[in-house]
Amino acid sequence: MNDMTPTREQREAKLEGMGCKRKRVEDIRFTQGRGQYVDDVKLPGMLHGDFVRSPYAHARVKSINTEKALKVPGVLAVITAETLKTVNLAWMPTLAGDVQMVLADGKVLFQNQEVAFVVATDRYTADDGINAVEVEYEQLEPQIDPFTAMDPGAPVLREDLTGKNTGAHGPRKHHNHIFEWTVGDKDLTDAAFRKADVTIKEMISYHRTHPSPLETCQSLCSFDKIKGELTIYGTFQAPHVVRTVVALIAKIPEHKIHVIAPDIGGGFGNKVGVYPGYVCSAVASIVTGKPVKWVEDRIENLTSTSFARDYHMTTEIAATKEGKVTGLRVHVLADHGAFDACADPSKWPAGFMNIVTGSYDFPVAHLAVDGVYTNKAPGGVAYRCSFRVTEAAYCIERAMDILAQKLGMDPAELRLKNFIKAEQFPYQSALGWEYDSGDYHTAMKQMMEKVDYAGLRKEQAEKREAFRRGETREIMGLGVSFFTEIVGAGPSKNCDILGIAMFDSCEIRLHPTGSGVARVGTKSQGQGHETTWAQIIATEIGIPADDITVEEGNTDTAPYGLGTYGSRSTPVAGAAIAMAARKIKAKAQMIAAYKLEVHEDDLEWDIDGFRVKGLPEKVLGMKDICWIAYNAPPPGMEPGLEAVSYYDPPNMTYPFGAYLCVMDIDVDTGVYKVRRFYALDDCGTRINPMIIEGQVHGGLTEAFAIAMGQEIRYDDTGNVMSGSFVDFFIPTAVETPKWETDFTVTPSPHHPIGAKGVGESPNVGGVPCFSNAVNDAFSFLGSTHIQMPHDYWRNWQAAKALGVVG
Ligand code: PCD
Repeated sequence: MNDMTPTREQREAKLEGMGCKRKRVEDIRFTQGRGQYVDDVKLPGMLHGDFVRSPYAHARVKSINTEKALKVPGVLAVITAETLKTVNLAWMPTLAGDVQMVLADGKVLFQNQEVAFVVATDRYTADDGINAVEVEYEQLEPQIDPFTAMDPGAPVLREDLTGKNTGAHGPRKHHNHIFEWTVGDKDLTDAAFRKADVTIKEMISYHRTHPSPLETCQSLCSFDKIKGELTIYGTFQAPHVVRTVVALIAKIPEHKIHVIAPDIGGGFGNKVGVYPGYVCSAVASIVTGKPVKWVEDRIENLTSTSFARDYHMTTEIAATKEGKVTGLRVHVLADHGAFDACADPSKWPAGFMNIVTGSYDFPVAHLAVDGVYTNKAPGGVAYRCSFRVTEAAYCIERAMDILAQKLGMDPAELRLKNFIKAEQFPYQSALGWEYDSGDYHTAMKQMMEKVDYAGLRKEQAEKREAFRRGETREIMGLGVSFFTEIVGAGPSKNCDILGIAMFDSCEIRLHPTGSGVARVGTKSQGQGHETTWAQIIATEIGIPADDITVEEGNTDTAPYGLGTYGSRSTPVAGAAIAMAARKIKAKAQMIAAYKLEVHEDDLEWDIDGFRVKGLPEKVLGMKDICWIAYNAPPPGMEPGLEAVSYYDPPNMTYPFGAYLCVMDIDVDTGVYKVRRFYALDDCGTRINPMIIEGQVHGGLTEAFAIAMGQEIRYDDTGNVMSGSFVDFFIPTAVETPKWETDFTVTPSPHHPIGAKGVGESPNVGGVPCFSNAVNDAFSFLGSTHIQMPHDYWRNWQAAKALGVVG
């Protein structure tokens, strides 16, 4: 050892492993406009397809005349349901066990539904072709309101289901009913309500919205007739699932299908589902023998590919007069639109809505969900949420505030009184989940201290007095929310997609000179996997993160995995990465023992290599081990240094957090100002604190959008009222509040590195926090619940309804 010998700290820093705020390696290309997105892929002879769409929400399609369109110079084909029937693809299965029209077959069921697919030499010509297709419609009565969808006289939407009294999830009560899903003990819950000192009941709606990633959904399909192979470039959050589903449906052998998800410009759940555009571009390529590209525009994205939410939750809590909760009863009316195309694991028709007991120790609970058809776009994706957990968190967090108001208790105090205690973990919830770990009291108290909660409440009380005296027209709201997420789908025993078990995978291959490549079954859409996955490997096996290339998204090279959504990548693939690294480390240890001429047990791991216990100078670094593994392995050992792990987690992970929002609202204009927003997140072991902060900022911005204005609205005839960014709220830097972030660390006991997901948490905790702030502001004027989104107009209307403005 001499002055040149790096210290332990220097060696550790060089790895840029877990805990390091490593700069995002993918940003080198993204910030220079060098990303490679689907629309950047250009194949020789490529054609472009686009859709004729329905102007009506509900109509019979009497005829489609393609003659004129086919005469437009440059138009090569017009595909209709009749064309698709020849390959048995006029309808396709949905992830929720329903079927969905790929192109209108006899009827249209929502505005902008795909009616015909025009294929042309370029996109403009395709558009001309669309205008030349003649469709004759006969308008039918639309069913827009979910609350009347099951009325006796409601129009029949799905004629294909006539006479079917059962669906994928049990009996159907009405021709527009999809399923009823119940969880929990009804009798015990009803009994708790009969005994309760205090109860509350409120209809809490979570309006329809849309993930609207900057890059819309797109695909480029190329069928090679000679080889019989289909190559699909697409905006896919789960490329392997696409390959398997295509193999099953199109009957092309799976090894002859190549699915490539290149860079993705945001997913947020929008790129989980299968859309008519994907199917049509594949069929069009088979028909024309040329590559065919389909790229959605913004209006098409907002109005036809997968909406989110649209849950109407009648919520009741039973409690003692001291404020101890004794029972929870929730009924959800779920508007699924024209087809049940919800993207949930197969067994969960309402996703993980049964996490609705939240962070509280409810002894009993009961949940019932009724799904109904309406003349709206299909979907129901987890827009930055793990399969309906955001609806669940909104439901319980609003309800706890309403209960606090009724009891005359402080909302933070009510939560502290009912939290699951640290010593109760692993905790079995009344609706069937086993929460892995948590320390809610510590997180909540840290939040209250950091923001000076008591001081803020005092200020609010003074402001309310001033308002009453007529000295100000501003009201102040404090939004408290405490959420428990459920992420990491998932143990294959509870979670599958169309029978495909939900594990994930990683393959690591180290090269002789000590660098390597890791291929993972997930698919980043901006989350930074190329950065963080290498950090896990760096810490596990002592190879600097910079020396590991991370690859995802190509089904020819990546091991089979279920993709990225529901914040599952860290809980599932993150574990697979650590396990694959540990297999490599075990082989490396055998090599080191042989080289250092000691027994394996006499070695210990030291940052970037092995050393002989008690002999600090007898070391063998991981880089040297890589060389030896290939060129001079111990006798009898196979050369090479690589490993693969398929990880089926034993449980999900349960991140949590304590958020606070301070908001001022001018009652005369409804204009609000978010004065402060504090977010404490606990996602267990933190891989990259800077990326986590970025994830929280992004998720809070989306939560802000949803709570304060973002909505997909329909008029009575089924016209979409928010089909572009003029009417659909996307906050820019101007509207976005400043975020304060904080954390506690409660590792997951079952995850190899103790990490939980975090990407969705800020959306799950953020929406109720904003909504609670608005509701808290108005509560002293006698209001109990105001529905989202809380835009200026609605705030003003609320003030008007409460009689404080004329
Ligand atoms: N992390 C760390 N640590 C921890 C955790 C985590 O570091 N502990 C990090 C990781 O690594 C990554 C991130 O962070 O990178 C995230 O993660 P997670 O949580 O695991 O998640 P993922 O799976 O990866 O992802 C997913 C998510 C989601 S789901 C969503 S919506 C969103 C988020 O993610 N999306 C997006 N975020 C984001 N970002 C961006 N940029 N973009 C996008 O798109 Mo869904 O269901 O789909 O709805």
